[in-house]
Amino acid sequence: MPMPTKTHPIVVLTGAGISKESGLDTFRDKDGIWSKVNVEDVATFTGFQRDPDQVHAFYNARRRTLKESGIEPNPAHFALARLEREWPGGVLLVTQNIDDLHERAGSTQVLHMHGELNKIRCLDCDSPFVWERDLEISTLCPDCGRPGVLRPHVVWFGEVPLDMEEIMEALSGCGLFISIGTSGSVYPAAGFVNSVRRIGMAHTIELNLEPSDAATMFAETRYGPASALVPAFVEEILAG
Ligand code: BV8
Repeated sequence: MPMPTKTHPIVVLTGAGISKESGLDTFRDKDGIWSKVNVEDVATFTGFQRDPDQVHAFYNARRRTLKESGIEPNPAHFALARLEREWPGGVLLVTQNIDDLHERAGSTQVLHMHGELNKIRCLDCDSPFVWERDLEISTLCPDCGRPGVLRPHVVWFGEVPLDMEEIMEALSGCGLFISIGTSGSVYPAAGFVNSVRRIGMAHTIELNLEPSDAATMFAETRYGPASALVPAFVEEILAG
């Protein structure tokens, strides 16, 4: 598919790789998060029921790290914020990341399909709350006031991702699908390139450190660090 004209909407999918150069671990790289903790224990609802303290400790540590000085958006995040400001056709940023670096870089059209680290929700009243400090079992729900009912507002394995209708809608109407810093190993995100190709309108490009599990599905691929690849690609398409 040819490169879109500037009137075509763009959908960008990002994963942990875009935040690696900001100092946040990825999941599956050799020193990744899943090499340190068991995914079943901390990223499934059964793991949470079995040992909520362990899950709270896992997300409390990530929440503290995200707030640490030195963890800042990198040039890849800023380039995507610029693309949103300058691309007339509109840009929707769908991220698998639960960090807030896209928003801190200035992106406003962001969907966190796997939730957000700085939000929690109550198992009873189900409403999410902004929350930037530690969470414990004893923490009372700001709404219903009960203890033991709060959980991180993140999507665990076996749970339905957020905003799927809006995402599929956007994928079906975009002229360019850009995938950045993701291993393409977790669905439904890993299947988005297929959905776009099936509709057949859009150009598809993967920008990653190395080929992802879905690399062969993309019309175009470029490999290297996101902080270099993404600003160069954004400059190129804005220059038309
Ligand atoms: C669902 C939130 C139904 C929590 C996460 C069998 C076959 C197919 C599917 C399944 C299956 N069995 C089960 C499933 C479903 C399952 C799944 O896909 N499992 C996999 C393991 C097979 N999926 C689910 O359960 C999902 N729910 O399917 O519900 C449904 C479906 C459709 C519609 C309605 C209902 C829910 C999955 C969500 C789980 N939660 N995270 C948290 O953060 O703690 S997943 C987590 O891993 C991330 O959010 C992300 O989504 C996923 C993949 O991680 P990446 O971001 O890609 O990171 P990774 O480390 O893997 O890769 C980093 C990449 O960056 C690498 O390629 C690396 O080369 C690159 N990189 C590194 N440095 C740089 C770089 N690139 C550029 N520059 C750099 N500097």
